[in-house]
Amino acid sequence: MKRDELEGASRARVLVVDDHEDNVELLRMRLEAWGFQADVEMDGAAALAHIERNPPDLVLLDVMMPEIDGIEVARRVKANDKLPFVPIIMQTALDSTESKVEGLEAGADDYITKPIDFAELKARIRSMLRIKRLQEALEERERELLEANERLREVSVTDGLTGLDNRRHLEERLGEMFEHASRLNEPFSCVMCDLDKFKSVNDTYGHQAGDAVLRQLAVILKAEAREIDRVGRYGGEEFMLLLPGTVLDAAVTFAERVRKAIEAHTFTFDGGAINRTSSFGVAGWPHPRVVDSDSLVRAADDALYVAKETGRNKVIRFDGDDFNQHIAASDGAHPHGNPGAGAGAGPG
Ligand code: GH3
Ligand code: MG
Ligand code: MG
Repeated sequence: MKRDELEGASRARVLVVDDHEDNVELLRMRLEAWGFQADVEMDGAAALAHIERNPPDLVLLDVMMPEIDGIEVARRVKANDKLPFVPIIMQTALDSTESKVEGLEAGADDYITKPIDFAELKARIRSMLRIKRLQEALEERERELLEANERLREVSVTDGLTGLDNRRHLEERLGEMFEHASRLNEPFSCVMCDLDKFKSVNDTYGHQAGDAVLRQLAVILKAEAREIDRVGRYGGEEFMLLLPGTVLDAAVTFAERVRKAIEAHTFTFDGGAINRTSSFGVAGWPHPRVVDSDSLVRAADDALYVAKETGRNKVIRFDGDDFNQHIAASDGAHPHGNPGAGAGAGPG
């Protein structure tokens, strides 16, 4: 056997379970001579308690014991999913095929027949400990993989600057939420929010200051939204809020509250402090021209566009009076080429 294997094996703790004192002593002496740490229990119940309290690296388990026998001990150890992998070597009578089969079926990993051939026992213990080490390495790899996957998932759905949902994730959630709302016939609203004259923050104070403003804006939006709302960064300084169970009126009231909160906030950054206003577009379902999640977003975006066009620092409701007056006055001139969401049935 290679040196490192011997060293690994020599630190292993082996629990001997046997109801005969002579066997126990013999085994303990051998195991210790081979460099293992040997613990001893003399009945099934004590063995189970020991294994649960302090799982050994291997159990050398006698089959024939009064009350809880070795078969039952093996069964309970293997059924306990709180325990790590505890290899069990059964000690069976030479002529008892039945107990070998029963032991293996109960979960024993190997067996050795009595009277014990010690060279064989040593080889079987080492083989089992090798398997245990492999098993542990595998479990460790699995844990690492799960953690890495979890981190990857986090990163893939999160906007790096603000920690909010990123656009891809927002759009995924939007699809699900719209589907859910229309299936249950529950109202659903979408709010688009865009900082006014944000470019001048970058131009005057630098990109770092701009980033700080966006991070603080994200905190405000998160604080104003409910737990069940989705808040995400849709683009550069454009944010989207998805409000399940919320009718258009309530969404407009909400947006107005957020607008005031932003207006009242003084954004601070290294080298200065500024105030900024923001513009909002709000759309809701059900609405005759909101037929799917795409048209809902387009409607909110169109309303935001009107908020910008008509002076900023305001909330515009899709298909509201202000919205329709502006669309009519501007003769349908519009970022989406057609006024309002939906298939061309808009005013103007
Ligand atoms: P408006 O009132 O019409 O919205 O004007 P605005 O200046 O806010 O909008 P505009 O679209 O002209 O400019 C947006 C700016 O946002 C330009 C871009 O450099 C900046 N921006 C986008 N993403 C980031 C970012 O992650 N960090 C910083 N610091 N700036 C960003
Ligand atoms: Mg802007
Ligand atoms: Mg913008």
